[in-house]
Amino acid sequence: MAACQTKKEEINFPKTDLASVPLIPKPIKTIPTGSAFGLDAGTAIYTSTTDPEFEKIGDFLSSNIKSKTGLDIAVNTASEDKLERLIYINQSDSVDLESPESYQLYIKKDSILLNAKTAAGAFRGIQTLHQLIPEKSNDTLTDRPMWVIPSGKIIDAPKFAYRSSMLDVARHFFTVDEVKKYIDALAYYKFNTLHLHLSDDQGWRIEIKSWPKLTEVGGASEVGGGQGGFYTQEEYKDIVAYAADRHITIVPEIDMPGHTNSASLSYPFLHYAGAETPRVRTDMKVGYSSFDAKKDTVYSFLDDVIGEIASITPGPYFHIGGDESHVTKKNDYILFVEKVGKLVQKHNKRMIGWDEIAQADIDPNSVVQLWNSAENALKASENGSKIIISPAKKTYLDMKYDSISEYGLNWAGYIPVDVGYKWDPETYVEELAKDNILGIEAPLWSETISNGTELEYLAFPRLIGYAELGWSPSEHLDWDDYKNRLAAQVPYLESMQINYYPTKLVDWKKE
Ligand code: TNX
Repeated sequence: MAACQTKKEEINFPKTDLASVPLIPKPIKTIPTGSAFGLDAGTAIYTSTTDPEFEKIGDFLSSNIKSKTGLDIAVNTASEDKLERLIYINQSDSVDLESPESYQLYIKKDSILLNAKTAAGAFRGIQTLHQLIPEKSNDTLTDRPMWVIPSGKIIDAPKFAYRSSMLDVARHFFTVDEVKKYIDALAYYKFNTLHLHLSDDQGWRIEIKSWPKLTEVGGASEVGGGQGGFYTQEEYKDIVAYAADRHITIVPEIDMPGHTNSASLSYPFLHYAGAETPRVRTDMKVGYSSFDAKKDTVYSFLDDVIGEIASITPGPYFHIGGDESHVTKKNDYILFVEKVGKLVQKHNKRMIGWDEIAQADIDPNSVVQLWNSAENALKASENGSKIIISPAKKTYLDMKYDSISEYGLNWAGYIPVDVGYKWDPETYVEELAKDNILGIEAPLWSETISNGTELEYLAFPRLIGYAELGWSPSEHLDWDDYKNRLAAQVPYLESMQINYYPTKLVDWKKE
């Protein structure tokens, strides 16, 4: 010990500034102390034993460190003589940790202490730590490479409990690996939810064992005429588990009563007389399909569908869609949403629906997702529902950046990277009380994209801005400060091989 003590004192760190590390999302409070923690082969990770989940967080951090630095850092097993510096991930019931995802980081010369109440909080905290590790080691401080982490204190907690993105795997199908790669990026930027739009007119993407034609017939198409695809229940469970390891909840959506052509094509009894006759649809039209709201058989079908999906979805939510049911008569629409709401409840899930569902008499425990109508959102919040803010004009990742964008639509306008960032979800609907906002979501509809590279082109870099809008206090946010931190995400994006749109609004920090 004496020998390594001497070694520690010898390290002559350059002056550091914790506050100038380009963290996204920006933490609530950062207090620099000017010194540093040297991450090197003499570092070990230890975790609290009060919650077995904490060891997993330690393992996750260790594997992040391995991929960023090549260092092999032991978790809860280092022998004392090897333990020169320590990262301790501590389960704490401190009253200062307000929400489940809050965390505190104390970075000193010979230790890093991460305090969190829950494993989810610890997971958010290790993302910050991951971002604090520099790309390059300093090889001159000791006889081995050392990654210099600025010392100081970070106190952090999310603004919203629900921070989400959505992937439309229906208009074009995306593979399990493509979805996992997206989940990795969501985790790095502290999102906690991924909403999967699993069905639409052009395709049905989740195996339902009691109704096999949904995928056999309904899964075999997509926009533009490709082969489509679907997730088996095993594959879906694999996605759910992968997300859960990253403390991300999967929200499954079966869009109905509209957007149901692929289901009605598979089982014609579902079809509503006022809707267009089902056929394979590979176009981008919306609002022409509907389930029949008056048939009991439709609800027994939906009982099976919701039941099967609910049973493999550990998260609390089931999204029923409910948007753009233009051919469904208003009375039928209302009847349908109310009945399906009861089915969702029966399967012990909390219903989410696009803002149109506010027209029905929905349970106040249901959540309404604002995409188009502030009026619907206000009505729902007056009835006690919480609101997810995802206005097309601000958060739709499928809107083009500008008139020369290669992919995307523009029905809600262009969303350049600064426009996507410079607004406040807490005041977007003036009359909506902050307490009634559950969170924010950035949906990525996939009519114009058909592979991971194209998906990433639309999502990045805008998704990173929504991470910050969902996490950081609005009063701290400023485009000029953010755009410099965004510019510094290049090494991460490159290391993950994420394709991003290199907007000229940002002075990208390329090597
Ligand atoms: C509107 S947003 C839709 C989707 C489309 C999207 C394209 C919403 C609830 N419905 O069906 O894919 O626009 O931007």
